[in-house]
Amino acid sequence: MNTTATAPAADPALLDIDEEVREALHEGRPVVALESSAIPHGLPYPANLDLALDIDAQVRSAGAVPARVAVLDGRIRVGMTKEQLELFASSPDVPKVSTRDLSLTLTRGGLGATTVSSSLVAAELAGIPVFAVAGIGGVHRDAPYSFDISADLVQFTRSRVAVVCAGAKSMLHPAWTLEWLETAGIPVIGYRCDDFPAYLSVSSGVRNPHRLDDLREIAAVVLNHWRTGTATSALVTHPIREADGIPSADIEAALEDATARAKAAGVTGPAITPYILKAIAQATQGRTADANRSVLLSTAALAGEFATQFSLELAERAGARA
Ligand code: PSU
Ligand code: MN
Repeated sequence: MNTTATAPAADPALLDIDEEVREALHEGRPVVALESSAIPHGLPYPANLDLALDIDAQVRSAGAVPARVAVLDGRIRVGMTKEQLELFASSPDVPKVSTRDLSLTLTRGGLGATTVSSSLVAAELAGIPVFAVAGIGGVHRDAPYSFDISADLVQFTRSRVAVVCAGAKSMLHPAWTLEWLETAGIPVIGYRCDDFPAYLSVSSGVRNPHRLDDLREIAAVVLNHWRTGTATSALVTHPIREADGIPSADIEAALEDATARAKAAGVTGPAITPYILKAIAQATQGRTADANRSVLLSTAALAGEFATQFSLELAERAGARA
């Protein structure tokens, strides 16, 4: 008997995968994984529930199955039922769970709102290659002093999942975020857009390193990325609809104020992102709420289309090998 203590391997038995999601994966049908941290930390109940259901509906209307990730009763849930979503959306004080927090929540039990980083951990364990979020985390503007770089970026270096997004949140530093991604070897492909988007704004002012206008071709690029043995994420960026976007100058004004107030109130660490997002929403009097809804829905729909193209590309390659 081997008496050497070894760390256990990744264990999909940690997951409770929804029946519909499981079937779709088994049959090679498109699935889109989603995060859950925006549910308790975004809108109040029941608006947050309605928005989550609308996002799911967008994924479905594009022909894919939504698989929202969250921690329920100390288990990683992949694909939430309406009842589970309702309970989750109406529960007070659900903690934000990023990759570093996940094992503690699994051990100690309870609910957890998974960020992009911890949702990617679950997506990969479940075998879901496509994930959608409107705004990824990134390098914060005070990073040279605070070292605040989202765990989302580091998780991209570990999870073989394609991430469809509308760029990084406006409060972050887009050029440094792209520098970080380049250093880490993460492909960033603009779908029908030259500029790296900024979540509520069409452009962050910096360009995507690559642009492709065909989702099937992007699927081929992602698969070839993985075939090289590079086990990282790949980013597909697409901006908010032009008519719904907020000019970055307007966001900058609100951001400056929100950042000063966060500093005065002593808000740090993981609390910064929800605090500033909320402060910007208040300062722009609901305008960001509409933009937020628009970009969440359009990103989910695009991810559904992309997952469909990705499944077709996979099936064609499997056919060519057979
Ligand atoms: N949307 C919100 N609140 C959040 C987030 C999104 O309304 O907290 C999350 C996202 O899930 C993202 C995370 O992964 O913020 C990044 O946070 P941080 O900068 O602390 O890494
Ligand atoms: Mn942080």
